[in-house]
Amino acid sequence: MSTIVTFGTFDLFHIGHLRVLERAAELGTHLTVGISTDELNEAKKGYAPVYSYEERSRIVAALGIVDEVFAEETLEQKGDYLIQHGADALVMGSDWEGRFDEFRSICEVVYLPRTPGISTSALRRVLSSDIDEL
Ligand code: C2G
Repeated sequence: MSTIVTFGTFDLFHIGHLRVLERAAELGTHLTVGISTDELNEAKKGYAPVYSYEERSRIVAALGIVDEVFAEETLEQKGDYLIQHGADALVMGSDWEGRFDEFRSICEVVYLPRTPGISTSALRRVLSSDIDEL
């Protein structure tokens, strides 16, 4: 078995989230997803997610391609999370390119191209205004 671990907030779950998880799943036989807690999201972005941790983690866990989810409570423990979950590879979207290279001592680190034209921030803007396009 080869275990892929990825991290994210996955708020307002969208096609970019699905595509990165689908591609991550194809790289191994077991996909584990660390999902930012509401507190971590507020601390790193300065605002609360639209969907709670409970909702975000249930949505991600319900995807047929995801085997396991866990709460990412702090950014500082990424290395520990990778070890605890037996990661053979850490996979992240290209907006994180180079940012997790330090974990190459623990596992393989792979950055996948981000899906263009969609983001949680753009969705938040659309939902909070009367514009009808991203
Ligand atoms: N993503 C993507 N294409 C998009 C939007 C997002 O490929 N159009 C990917 C991101 O690169 C990331 C994953 O989807 O790999 C989750 O994205 P976010 O929910 O925005 O995650 P983020 O808040 O960046 O949290 O410790 C790392 C953080 O937990 C990552």
